[in-house]
Amino acid sequence: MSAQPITHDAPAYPAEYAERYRAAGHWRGETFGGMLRERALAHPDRVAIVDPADEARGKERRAWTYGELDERADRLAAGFLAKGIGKGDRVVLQLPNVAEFFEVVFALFRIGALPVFALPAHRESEIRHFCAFTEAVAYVIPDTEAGFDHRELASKVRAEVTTLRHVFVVGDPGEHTALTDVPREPVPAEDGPRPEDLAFLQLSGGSTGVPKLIPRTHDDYIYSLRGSNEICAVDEHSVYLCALPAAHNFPLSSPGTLGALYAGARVVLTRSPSPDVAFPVIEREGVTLTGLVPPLALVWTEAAATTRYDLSSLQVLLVGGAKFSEEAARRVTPALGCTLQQVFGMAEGLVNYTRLDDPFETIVTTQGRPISPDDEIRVVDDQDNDLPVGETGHLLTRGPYTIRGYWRAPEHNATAFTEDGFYRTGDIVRRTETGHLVVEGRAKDQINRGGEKVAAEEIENHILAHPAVHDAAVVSMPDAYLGERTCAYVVLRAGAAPVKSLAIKKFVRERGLAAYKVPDRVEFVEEFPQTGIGKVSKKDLRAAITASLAAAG
Ligand code: OOB
Repeated sequence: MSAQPITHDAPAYPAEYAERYRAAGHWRGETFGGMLRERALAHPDRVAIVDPADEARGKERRAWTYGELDERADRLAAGFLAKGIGKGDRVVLQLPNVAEFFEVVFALFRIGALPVFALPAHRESEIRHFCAFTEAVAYVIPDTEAGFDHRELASKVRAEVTTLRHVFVVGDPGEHTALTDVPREPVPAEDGPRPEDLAFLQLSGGSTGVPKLIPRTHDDYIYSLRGSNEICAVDEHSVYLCALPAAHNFPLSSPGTLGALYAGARVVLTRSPSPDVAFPVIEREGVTLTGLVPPLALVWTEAAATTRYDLSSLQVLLVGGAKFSEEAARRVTPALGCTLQQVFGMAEGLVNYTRLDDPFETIVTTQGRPISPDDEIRVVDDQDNDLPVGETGHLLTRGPYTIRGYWRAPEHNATAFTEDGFYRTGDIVRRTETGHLVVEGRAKDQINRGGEKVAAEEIENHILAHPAVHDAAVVSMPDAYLGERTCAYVVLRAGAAPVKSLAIKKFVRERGLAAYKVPDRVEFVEEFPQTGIGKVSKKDLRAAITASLAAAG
């Protein structure tokens, strides 16, 4: 274990590093609450958030100015305080891309309560874990979203998790409390968080049984926003379209909605990233940049050829979350008429971007280089020996916005970080002469389903709960659209009646998991191939499914 000081249930940055990052001007002592206040004072009437009209829901377009957002956050903060939600309390937030997302987040930031950023796709299994593990006092949800009633799930979880005192609902509250019924006290919350305090808990893509929580501070996260804005040329004239789920680190901060708000720019939300919904919004709102995962970037590139909407305001398309193939990358600028920026980031910290003025070949063949001159990058072999430029190895990193450990996870931290605080990303990369990184693969036991991360162990545990299952191993299989999909290899118990693959999928789904985690394919085998020391050889399983897919055409 490292000898780092532990604060807020997680290893803090050692004092010498904190001093260095302050001296370098990276950490400037800002907080999210303070930043919104400053922008609101400087330009109260400028539009901060646009939540477009949604005819299907009978919703009109809403545009909140910086002044309005600031006041809403303030009043809601005071209302939350009156409900007994205080500094350091955890609040699980599961909202789609709606204006209230920002009202709630900034209210919590002001108090110093910590949002826990669940994704709209998460279901009972994940939500129960987030609420129980963080001892959350409140859970914020929409009434229904994508045909799913979040209020029912909230009732179940509330009955099980004793710390959970409040469920706040955007929309019809059912048996819970409507967000609009939280008293909007006029008195602002004072005594807010300090810049070095935690601002929120982000979720890790993970490779373990349950997602780990990532503690980010105001200082470190705001630095990543400022750095991202500079690299992506975000200024007060920018219009950022949030097309991916707002709670994810990529659309939140790379440069994302928070980067845009930091710059005094305009954030436009879309409930769906599909071209038929997003393209008219781009035209109407004059969107200048947005971020997409590779499968969506492919869809947009194709749809742009025949669209009747004017996309000429779009200057930059950021693509990341999973490897963007070179061939697809080459098609972006000709099709969409904007500059492509590849982003290779992680919720734990480190974010790499190709630069806007990089040569075209660099933009289409690399995943960018780090934001900060103080991001330390090591590419090492299996024994942690540093490798020369050009060789492929494990990426380790340490820096001014990369965490030093997960929240309440000392055992996991002992292996996920080196003794001197480098994060083991689990990514296999190669460094070029120019310092750009090329992602060549992954050492972590995770499937990257077009940017949505699936931890193999988490799904294996769910499958193992099936009474007929003796053992399970989940691996990736190649997919033309998503890059990878999940394949679950299953060994049935001796003497168990045959089970259909559909039954396994249904079983997993009914355990209450995000739909993207349900295995795409289930294969039954007598036994698993083994490695030299008798472990399940996932490499051989991946090779087997890849070969059988290829043979099937
Ligand atoms: C982003 O964050 P996470 O936490 O969902 O996932 C991080 C992991 C990385 O360790 C890597 O395995 C993979 O996602 N990844 C990429 C990639 N971008 C992320 N792999 C290959 N090429 C890329 N461009 O996914 C995330 C966070 C901030 C900005 C962008 C993405």
